[in-house]
Amino acid sequence: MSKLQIFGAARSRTMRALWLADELELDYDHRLKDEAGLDYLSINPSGKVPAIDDNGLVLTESMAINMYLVKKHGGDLAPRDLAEEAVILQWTFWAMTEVEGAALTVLFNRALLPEDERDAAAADKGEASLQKPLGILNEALANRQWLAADRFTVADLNVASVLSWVKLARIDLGAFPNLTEWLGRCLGRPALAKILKG
Ligand SMILES: N[C@@H](CCC(=O)N[C@@H](CS)C(=O)NCC(=O)O)C(=O)O
Repeated sequence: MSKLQIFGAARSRTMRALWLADELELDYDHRLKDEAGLDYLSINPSGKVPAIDDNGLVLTESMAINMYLVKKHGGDLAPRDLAEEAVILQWTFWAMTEVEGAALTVLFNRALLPEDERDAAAADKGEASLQKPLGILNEALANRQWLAADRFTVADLNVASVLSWVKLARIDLGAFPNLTEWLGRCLGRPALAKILKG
């Protein structure tokens, strides 16, 4: 039985898999895709991260990786029944399809690209398009601490990992107080601090 391998830099979508692995207290090796001697394209032909190798099971797609790991290892972050699992998947798909693209557009065009390559109009358009989904998340958190259950689950981790782009992009969250408090609870978890420090 070989140890779980997680590929990709912590400051990328790999963050969400590393964060979960630490929440689950898994024993794993964290590897970078440009590591000497590693043929990463044989693991993920797209060259993208994250990927994992779990004793021969190679998986790509960050959210699929997280659903696999949490269901394999169980515990409080995992769904306890089909209904919880459905709600976890709902929020996970929602974050990827309704928020992630626009959040990255804003992040790249306000911070990550060299200044002369930034497109301010694209950033503003991205921010405007996020107002409705951010409002929906804010409303969903009006009377609850966590998204899918009465405890922190992989739904919160997955969605907060996407919302961390929104925060990094310095999108104004002033109109979304429930979201802001929930995001603070999620991003304040010691397991996340540990992987971002390492
Ligand atoms: N849908 C994929 C997206 C993976 C992805 O785009 N990863 C970025 C890092 S955050 C990457 O590897 N980019 C390098 C590239 O595009 O070559 C997932 O969620 O895992």
